[in-house]
Amino acid sequence: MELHGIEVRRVALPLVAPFRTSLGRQTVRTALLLRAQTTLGEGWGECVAEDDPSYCAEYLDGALDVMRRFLLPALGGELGAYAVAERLAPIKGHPMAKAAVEMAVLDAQLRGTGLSFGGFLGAVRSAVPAGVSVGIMDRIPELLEAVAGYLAQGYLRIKLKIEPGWDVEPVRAVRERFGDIDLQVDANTAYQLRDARHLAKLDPFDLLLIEQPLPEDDLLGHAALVRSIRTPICLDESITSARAAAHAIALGATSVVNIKPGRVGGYLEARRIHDVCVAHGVPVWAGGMLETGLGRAANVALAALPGFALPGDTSASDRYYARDVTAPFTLVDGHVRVPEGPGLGVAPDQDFLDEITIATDWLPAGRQR
Ligand code: OSB
Ligand code: MG
Repeated sequence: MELHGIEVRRVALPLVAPFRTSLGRQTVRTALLLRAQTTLGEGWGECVAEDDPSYCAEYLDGALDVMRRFLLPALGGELGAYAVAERLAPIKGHPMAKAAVEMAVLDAQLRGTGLSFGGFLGAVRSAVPAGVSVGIMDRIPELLEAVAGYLAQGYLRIKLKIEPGWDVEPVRAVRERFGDIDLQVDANTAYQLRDARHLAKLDPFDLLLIEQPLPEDDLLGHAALVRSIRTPICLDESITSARAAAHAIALGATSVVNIKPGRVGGYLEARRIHDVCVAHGVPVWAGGMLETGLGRAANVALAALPGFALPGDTSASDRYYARDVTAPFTLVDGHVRVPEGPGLGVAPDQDFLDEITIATDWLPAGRQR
C-alpha cells in the first residue's frame, strides 16, 4: 500500500472535571487526530502529546511540526505498518508523533484487510477490566466523594495521583472508607530517593503499586527504592522502549510496567514491551493519556493481550468527556468491551469532529517536488 498523506485536526474537548496531577492541572484536552489516506483506504490515529512538555519532552505543536517537516516526508512510496517505525528511526525522539502516524497507517492497513486491532495485536479477551485515575483534590472529603462515585459505577481499581503533601493522608482516608479495594498511586516523578523513608509510610496500606515515584532517568534510584520499601514499584515515564524495559527489569528497578503506546513510539513497540515483560514474569497494565474514543479503542485492544495482568487506565469515555468523538466506551460490570470490527472498530462522528476542530492541516507523504 501507499500513503498519500495525513489530514491532521487539532481538536479541543472540555473535561467533565479538572484533572490535577503532580505535573499540573488540566481542564481541556487538546489532541491531534490523524486521518491517513492510503491506496487501501483511510485510517485513524491519535497523538497523545499534551499542550506542554511536562509529562515528557514532547508537546502538541512540536509533534505537528515534526510530522509535517520530517515524519511524513520519510513515508513516500510502498509502505506497510511495520515499515513505518523503520523509516522513521533515523529521526531521533518524538515517540508520540511517530506512534500517531504508525497508528493511522496500521488502522488503514487493518481496515483494508478486515482484521481488528485486537486480532492483529494478539488479544485473548473480549473485554478488559477497567481502572480509573483520580486526580489530586483540594480536600479529602472531595476525594472520597469522587472515589465513591467511581466505585458505584463499577470501576475495579482506583489510582490516586499523589505528590508531596498529598500522599499518606489521602491513601489512609480512601483505605479507611472503602476497605479492601484494589488501590494504587501515581507520583509522576514528584519524589527523590531521599524521600524513601516517607514513601515507606505507604507500605501499611497494601497498595498494588506506586507508579513512577522518581525522575524518569533515575533507574538506579528506583532500584534502590525497590529494595527499601514493600510497595511494588511500577515505571511509566522511564519505560521508553522494549530495551528500556529490559534494562529496568535487569536492574531490579521495577516490579510492574505501565505500557503507553504514545510514550514508546507505537502499538508495535508496546507489544514488544509486553512480550519482554511476559518473558521476565513482570506483570503489565495499560496506561492512558486521556485518549478520545480513537486512542481508547486501540488501548483497550492492547489491554486484551495475555500479559496485561492488572486493570488499566482504560476507563469509560464519560470519565473525561461528556461527548466522545466516537460512540462512547462504557462500563459493563467494571469492564470495557474490545471493539471487534476491522481496524480500530470505531469511527469518529464527522459532524461532532467538525464542531470541535480548531485547525486542519494536510500533510502529504514523501518528498514533494
Ligand atoms: O501518568 O499515567 C499517567 C494522564 C496524562 C499523563 C500521564 C498520566 C495520566 C493518567 C490518566 O494517569 C490516565 C487516563 O485515564 O488516561
Ligand atoms: Mg503514570
